[in-house]
Amino acid sequence: MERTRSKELYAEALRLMPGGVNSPVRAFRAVGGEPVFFARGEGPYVWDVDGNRYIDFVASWGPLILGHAHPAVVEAVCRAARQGMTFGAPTEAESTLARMILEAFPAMERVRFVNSGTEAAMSALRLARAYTSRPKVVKMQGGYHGHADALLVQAGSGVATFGLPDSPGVTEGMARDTLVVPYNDLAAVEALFAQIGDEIAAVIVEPVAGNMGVVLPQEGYLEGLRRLTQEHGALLILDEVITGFRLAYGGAQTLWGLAPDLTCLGKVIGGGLPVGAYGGRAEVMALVAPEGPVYQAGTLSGNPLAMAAGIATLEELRKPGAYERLAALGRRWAQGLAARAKEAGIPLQVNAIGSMMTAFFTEEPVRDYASAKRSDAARYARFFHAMLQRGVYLAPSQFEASFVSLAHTPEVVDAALEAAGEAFRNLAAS
Ligand code: KE4
Repeated sequence: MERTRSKELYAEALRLMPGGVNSPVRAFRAVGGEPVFFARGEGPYVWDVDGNRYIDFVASWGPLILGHAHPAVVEAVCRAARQGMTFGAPTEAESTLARMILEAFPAMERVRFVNSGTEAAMSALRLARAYTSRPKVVKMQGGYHGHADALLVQAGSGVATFGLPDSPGVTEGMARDTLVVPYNDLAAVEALFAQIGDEIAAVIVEPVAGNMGVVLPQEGYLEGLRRLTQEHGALLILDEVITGFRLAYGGAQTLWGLAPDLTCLGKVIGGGLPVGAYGGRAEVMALVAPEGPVYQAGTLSGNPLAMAAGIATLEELRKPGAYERLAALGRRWAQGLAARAKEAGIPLQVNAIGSMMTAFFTEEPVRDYASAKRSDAARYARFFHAMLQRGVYLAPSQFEASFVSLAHTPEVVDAALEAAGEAFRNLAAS
């Protein structure tokens, strides 16, 4: 597969933007080689600037649950654009999408739109600290909630010691109030609350982890976090930026029957345009400006085009059978990969739920960040490139989720599985 034009464009991009990209994971650093530049997407397919076609399992990191350029979404955005791009003033579309979200998420009584998942998580933390008048927040090792300073923090030495900056530019002062514990380790959270529970404003967690690769919550884990936060007067924030409207119309919280105090959303609710949201109990959200004193603002928050894309997307998702189809396609893809790896004698752990999954190149079950990191990322990189050459675009990192969409069909998934069978056999032979 020739990618001459991609190479030219990448050389030019490197002279203009750091790493030639506008988000690090796109640069292929985790898998080697140079990023592919895309020109067009339609349904389950993307075409690069050299005209090569790929079956897409990245879905722009989750938003494109309907596939690329869904006609209803494109038409809604064009219709909105013809009425004006943005007003910086209230529009009916914001209330329409807000109502759809509140109807889908019973634990959300009020919602505020922002422009990214980062803004949603950052604002939810500020709100939780204000509501509880407490300084500390707890996040999971391997959990990703965007790039706000307070969330670019890694585990300190002991369980209750303050976090350490996970990026230059994040000061110890910014990191000190963030505590980091392993995902799926309820005892570690229990110990934290026992030691400093009256200082903890919130626990923020991806109900199904997607940013260390897909890792599912163990039995009772999420319910345990809900109990612990309730007992100690802390808020439970579910970061459903990936899982919201992805795993179910009401997100992971409806699958587990959870009522968090706050929920963060993004990706799917923007239908491919920049949207984030945070919302929850009315008495908590009442603190958000201008109703309350907690400041948060945004020039393009709730902009009409993004609202139109989100509304059109959710209208498709609430049609009967949408999530059953997504789950059936997800099972076909996950089970097919596992079977072909087994046939080729390649150790693979496939963590999958609904339409999201990660295939870890490891013998051991992947239940947290430490076990995920023991995967053979170099082997994943070889698999990634073998699939790319065969016209299948996977996440360019072992530690990311891959997605099927409503535009994928069993035949499209089977074509990708055919490529995977060859790729696994080549891996086994090399
Ligand atoms: P954004 O600021 O990228 O819209 O959202 C941040 C965010 C928050 N919460 C969760 C659970 C997320 O997965 C994300 C962003 N996810 C990554 C992919 N793992 C976005 C891809 C990228 O960084 O380019």
